[in-house]
Amino acid sequence: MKAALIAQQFEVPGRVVTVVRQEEGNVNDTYLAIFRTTFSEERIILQRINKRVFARPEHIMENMRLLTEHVHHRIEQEIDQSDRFWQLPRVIPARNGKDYIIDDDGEYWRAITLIASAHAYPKVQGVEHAYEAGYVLGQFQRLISDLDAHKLHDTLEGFHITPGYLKILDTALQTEQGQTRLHASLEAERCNQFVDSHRDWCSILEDAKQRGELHLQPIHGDPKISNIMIDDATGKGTCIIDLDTVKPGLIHYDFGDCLRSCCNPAGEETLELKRVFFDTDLCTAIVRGYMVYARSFLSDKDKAYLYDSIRLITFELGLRFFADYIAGNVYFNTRYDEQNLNRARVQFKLADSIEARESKIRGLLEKF
Ligand code: GN1
Ligand code: MG
Repeated sequence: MKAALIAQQFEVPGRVVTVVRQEEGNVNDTYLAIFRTTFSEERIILQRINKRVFARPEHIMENMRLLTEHVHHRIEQEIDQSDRFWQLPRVIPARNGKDYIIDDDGEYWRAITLIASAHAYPKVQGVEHAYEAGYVLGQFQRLISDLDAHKLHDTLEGFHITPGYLKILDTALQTEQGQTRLHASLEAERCNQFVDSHRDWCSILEDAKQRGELHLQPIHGDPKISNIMIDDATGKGTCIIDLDTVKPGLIHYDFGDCLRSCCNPAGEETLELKRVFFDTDLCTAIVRGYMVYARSFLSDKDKAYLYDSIRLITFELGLRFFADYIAGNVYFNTRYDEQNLNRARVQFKLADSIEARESKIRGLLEKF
């Protein structure tokens, strides 16, 4: 069904005048829909949820409604003490009374409000931007820290459980196609060697969880730099978007993901591998911003695993991209066959750079 017809089925005043496909997103399809009345215009975000990845899209919407209402309530309670105007998109109900519609092909669509006069950037713009990213993540984690994690559905089983991604890779490697793709290039073989040298270590956060040192809490799940919005007028962070992966998890997944994406100035899609490295000045800026709020809720045990989370989530994303390349690109959206292999090489280069700077990173984390 055409996206404009879908858009019209949500509770937005006026008529749809245009729907434009947005390029961002490795999993869902995103559109900007513009509605007009005789006297005003409304812009909203329309998204088709990828059922290949999310088996129960209605659970995503339940999580999203619960979390956004909780956060909106807290932001409004604290508005007078706040240093800025915090925002978070609102779920726009469909005219059928639900938070989504199912089209003739069985695809799920949802609509959310657009955070206007603000932008997210695919790559970090400098230390001030990095500080803001950390500040936004710390504030978001604080705002959701009193939300009962058990009330959230597990919308993506195994998400950020690193050893599980090893199993996915191993299964893909056992097929004929997997073997062909592995041996088709030196690059793929090198990626595989990098994975092999990290196998025993990669359960580090899961083991700490099993031992009761780390606990499940509500998490964002995907706080990469391109999901953090910066207010056009003030240059300050205003909100975090992309709430599909909100679910119970370790806050370390979020911390690690924010740092892996913000501290690589070349960005995750670069083809210039030599430009990929972990920038410790950017890291200092993010951690400084993050700790403004996080200092109050991080335990000593939480702090003990911060370095590992940066290294692990970087390695894990490389592993996920690599496994998907070997499996024939079935999970992440791609524009060309080797895109997932290139993405994996970027993350493994970054992980290598993190390992080379371990003592420096641990040292700077200890200062906070
Ligand atoms: C995917 O779809 P998008 O771009 O929001 C992925 C994240 C990765 C990210 C890397 C559900 O996010 O886990 O970190 O790509 N989301 C899912 O860019 O797998
Ligand atoms: Mg996402």
